[in-house]
Amino acid sequence: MITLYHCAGARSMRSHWLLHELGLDFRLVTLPFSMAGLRTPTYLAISPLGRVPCLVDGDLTLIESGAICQYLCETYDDGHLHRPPGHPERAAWLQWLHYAETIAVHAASLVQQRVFIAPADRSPVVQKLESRRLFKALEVIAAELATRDYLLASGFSAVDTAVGYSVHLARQLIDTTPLPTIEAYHERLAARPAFQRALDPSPLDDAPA
Ligand SMILES: N[C@@H](CCC(=O)N[C@@H](CS)C(=O)NCC(=O)O)C(=O)O
Repeated sequence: MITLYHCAGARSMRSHWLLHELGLDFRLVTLPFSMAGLRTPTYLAISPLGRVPCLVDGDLTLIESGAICQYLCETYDDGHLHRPPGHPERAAWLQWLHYAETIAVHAASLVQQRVFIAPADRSPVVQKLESRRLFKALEVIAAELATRDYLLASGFSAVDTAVGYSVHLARQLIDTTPLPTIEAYHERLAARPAFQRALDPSPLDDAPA
């Protein structure tokens, strides 16, 4: 049995969404998105940095969302969501899988400012810089989507769950309306039943503005 350790609205949504896209049976363990909720001795014994996602499949434990995506595709996909070695889109598939984190690091920095730092202690400089860098990272995706609906020309794949989560998070943090292809991409992704099954309330909903 596969177990996914998860926090609502966190990067573990990528793995949660992909597990639904793959139609796999799994157990979801949802932890509070807080130091106290994630740094318990019990969870640290499973995931040593105390972050999410963490996927356990039999004897295997994985603590990086990109590695979880690649492992699940290589192990359980019938070819729809994966682009294996030798496939003409393999290099692009790998690039977008990892580019998801290039986007997410800026979004995560802004989440930290909003969720973990009291309003008086936040840095306007960091917020401005990271908002700008997040927008620039999205511009690259927006340009890719000018000529197609998904990141790969052949259609929806697992890398759209990786980048798609980053886009989903970014839209909660900055104004993405100047990027209409990003908006249309998010709308297409959000219409997928597997996305909807993995959708949680955002931790940003409760954070002071
Ligand atoms: N590169 C890792 C990042 C994992 C990560 O930092 N997860 C965040 C949630 S989005 C987390 O657990 N944060 C809790 C903390 O930093 O204390 C991945 O993609 O899995």
